Amino acid sequence: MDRRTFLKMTAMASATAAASRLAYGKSAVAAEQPPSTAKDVVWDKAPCRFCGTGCHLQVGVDKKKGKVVAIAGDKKAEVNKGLACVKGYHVGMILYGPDRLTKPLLKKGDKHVPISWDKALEIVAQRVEKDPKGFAFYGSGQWTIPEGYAAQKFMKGGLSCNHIDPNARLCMASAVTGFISTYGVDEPAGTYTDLDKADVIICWGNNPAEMHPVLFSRIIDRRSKGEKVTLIDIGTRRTRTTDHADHYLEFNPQSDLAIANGIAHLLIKNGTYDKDFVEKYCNFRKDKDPSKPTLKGEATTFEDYKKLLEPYTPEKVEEISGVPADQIRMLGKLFGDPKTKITSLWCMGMNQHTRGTDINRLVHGIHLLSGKFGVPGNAPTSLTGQPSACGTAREVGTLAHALPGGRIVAKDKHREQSEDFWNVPRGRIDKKPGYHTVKMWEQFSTPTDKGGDVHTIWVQVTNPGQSLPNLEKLFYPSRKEKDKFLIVSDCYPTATTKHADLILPSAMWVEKNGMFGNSERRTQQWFKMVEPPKGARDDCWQTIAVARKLYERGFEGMKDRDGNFMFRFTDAEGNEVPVWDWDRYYDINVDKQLFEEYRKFTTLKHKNLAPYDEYVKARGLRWPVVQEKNGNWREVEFRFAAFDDPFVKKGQKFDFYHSTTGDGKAQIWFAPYTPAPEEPDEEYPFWLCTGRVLEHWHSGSMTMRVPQLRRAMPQAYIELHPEDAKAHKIANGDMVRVQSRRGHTDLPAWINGRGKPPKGTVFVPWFDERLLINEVTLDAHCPISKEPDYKKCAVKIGPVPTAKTARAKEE
Ligand SMILES: Nc1nc2c(c(=O)[nH]1)N[C@H]1C(S)=C(S)[C@@H](COP(=O)(O)OP(=O)(O)OC[C@H]3O[C@@H](n4cnc5c(=O)[nH]c(N)nc54)[C@H](O)[C@@H]3O)O[C@H]1N2
Ligand SMILES: Nc1nc2c(c(=O)[nH]1)N[C@H]1C(S)=C(S)[C@@H](COP(=O)(O)OP(=O)(O)OC[C@H]3O[C@@H](n4cnc5c(=O)[nH]c(N)nc54)[C@H](O)[C@@H]3O)O[C@H]1N2
Ligand code: SF4
Ligand SMILES: [Mo]
Repeated sequence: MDRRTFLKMTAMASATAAASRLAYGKSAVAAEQPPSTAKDVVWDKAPCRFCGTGCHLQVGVDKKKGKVVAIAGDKKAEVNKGLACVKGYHVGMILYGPDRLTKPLLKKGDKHVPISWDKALEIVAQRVEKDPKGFAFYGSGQWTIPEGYAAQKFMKGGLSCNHIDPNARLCMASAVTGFISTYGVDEPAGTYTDLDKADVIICWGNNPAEMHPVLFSRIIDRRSKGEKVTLIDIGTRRTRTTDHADHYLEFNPQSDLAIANGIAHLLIKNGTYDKDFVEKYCNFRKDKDPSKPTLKGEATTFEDYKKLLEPYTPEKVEEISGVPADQIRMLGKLFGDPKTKITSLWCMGMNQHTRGTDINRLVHGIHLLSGKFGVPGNAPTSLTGQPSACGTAREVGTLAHALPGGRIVAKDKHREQSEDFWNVPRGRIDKKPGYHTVKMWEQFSTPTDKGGDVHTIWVQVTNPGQSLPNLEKLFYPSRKEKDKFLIVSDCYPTATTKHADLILPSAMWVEKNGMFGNSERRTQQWFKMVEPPKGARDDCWQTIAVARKLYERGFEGMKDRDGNFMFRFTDAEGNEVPVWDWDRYYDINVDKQLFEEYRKFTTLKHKNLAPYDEYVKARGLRWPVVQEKNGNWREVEFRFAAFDDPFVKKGQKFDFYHSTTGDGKAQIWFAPYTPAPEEPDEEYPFWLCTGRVLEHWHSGSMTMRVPQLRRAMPQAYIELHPEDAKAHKIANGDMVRVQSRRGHTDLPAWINGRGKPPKGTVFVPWFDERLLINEVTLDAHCPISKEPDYKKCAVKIGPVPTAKTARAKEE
């Protein structure tokens, strides 16, 4: 099967038997449009709005209608070479749902009433003035880079408040702590090129056939060219990725820790680890008390490491994980063969894990131990989910403890550097890290007199009322507290706006300028192509306009060292442009000026970015981007390897130049298998796993408004094993109540559907706002990364006790 056929097949998703039961509901979908004549259509480039693959598209705009009317894959794009998946081809229609938000709306009693933009900005400013330290910003890996940078500067450099965190905390945080504790610096060393060169590709509990389809098609395509590539799917349920796999290793939830240790055990026992690589480039590390994992841990010896791995024999690993000992031996053999090139891929199975940092470290560890690193095809590669989780959340550092360019608030020098770049007074940035996502919402949901010291949250480009775990604990309680105020910038009515005190209507995707950074460190740029609906405005403008409002009201934090407004934009003559006036916002390129300011930070940790104009020409560039003697800007594909990375010390083959031990070496960690915090028991006998489907993006706010995507997958369902269904007398399409200790939701059953969960486990996708599975999930999280585990908790299933169905719930 070649790439085109694979993508076509995945596009032909059949509607589920189960799904047809409830079908459309009341929500609005975009109207299909009559075709435009080719001569009216002009084309321009933009990265896709959706996943972290980062495909570049050609966007066709009908100049007469002022609308996006066509989408094509961009042939010049290295990532996707002219292809797109079913979401990419339909991305233009997300702009045209009939219920776009176009007016700021203020909650009065039970209703939302329209107010002016000026009044809305004033309300936000007043909430800040009330108590800047109780004001939080909840952002997104779908923020553009300049949007995230402006919010970051506003909060940390303006409000002296570090309560800013992105939804990427729910997504990438464990990958970040895994990279930092292994290499001393975040983000993968390799790139997608590894997928073209690897002999073996291992998916560690992710489903790229649906979640990174164009990237997955790159692997499938190699087979159609006659190349041999072995795909190993290690997962807790059969997915569309499994359909293409040579080996499927099904493991008990959480036991990936034991599998990784089992591989390391065999490499050492058989003497097949890469002694030379380990000696020259690696140290060993562990936590003093493994029940309390830390970011730093302590140094240990190879002998100690070896001893700690002793119990993880293939038989013992089989006992913990359910994966046959012979299959563990197969993995051990592959990693032990110096001739086999292996690339590991992972995403949410490893990150959304109460030992998320540990499992990330262990997978890096087996790549380092076996020397499967730094050679094209040999790479431990964490995939990102959101289009700019890397670009905006990780690189701009919009996390509660971070500053741009790999700086952190806890270090004096880092704060001072940032204060200098921002030209704000010494001491402006607070040294105490802010609240991470779960804590932020917990504080917001705790009454003020009980210590809940977050009184306002401003949400941009994320939908926490659907995506946070354990909504009953983290989201709903705040909505009953009179002094807690929720501000939401979105394009559509959502599960979050429904509960908001103030709604701000936003422009989206090609209705504004933007930049994203994808999974392989590729920074991409696009220009505004169409006007947003009248009344909707850019998120970045909203942040700057609130800042200006505060400045005009005399708020000290909005002044720089010279007493000027901290967001200063100038025209070609150097005169200040009042971009806070919406009519003047596009007089200049605000994105470009913010990006050039941000770029200064990026050289501090070898994450160098090129000037803005280079990205205008390119289909993205992978950082570090360095200028060569002839003036050209060169991207780097393989970090830490002398053959490609200019920062490697002369004479070294590899150099981990941000090593946490300061000796140029990476850290191989040991961490034990630790059980999940909630396991099935007599009362709640099933594991619940949640995740996604090909056709929909997250909360469905965009893709459920695209008729083609909605028809293909009209509603959420619960996947069951046929024997469990039989034992519970459940037939396809029957309504099932799934209940945890925290809450319940009712969904139609899908047996032998697209995914196949093993006996004793069920799976629910979370895209359907009518069927909120996050009323059921758990908020337990990794103690280091603070990323919650959406992949496992204990539930029971049964018939829906009353006539109350999901439809009733919706109405
Ligand atoms: N179509 C589509 N594509 C998307 C998205 C979307 O909404 N729709 N979202 C994007 C985003 S933000 C993300 S984060 C990615 C997510 O991409 P993925 O991580 O690929 O997908 P999920 O469905 O979240 O994860 C499901 C997987 O978790 C694994 N799993 C469950 N328990 C465990 C465990 O204990 N250990 C391990 N190792 N694995 C386990 C299962 O094997 C299962 O296949 O997708 C991105 N791409
Ligand atoms: N049960 C369960 N829950 C999960 C997960 C899971 O696997 N299982 N995965 C978690 C993960 S990995 C992630 S990344 C999160 C994602 O969770 P969310 O970020 O909450 O999900 P989205 O639907 O992407 O939300 C984006 C919102 O921004 C709006 N929007 C689109 N464009 C713009 C714009 O330009 N400006 C503004 N202001 N708004 C815009 C959309 O309408 C939408 O409401 O969910 C987490 N939640
Ligand atoms: S694979 Fe991801 S980035 Fe590429 S077209 Fe599909 S959704 Fe968009
Ligand atoms: Mo994500």
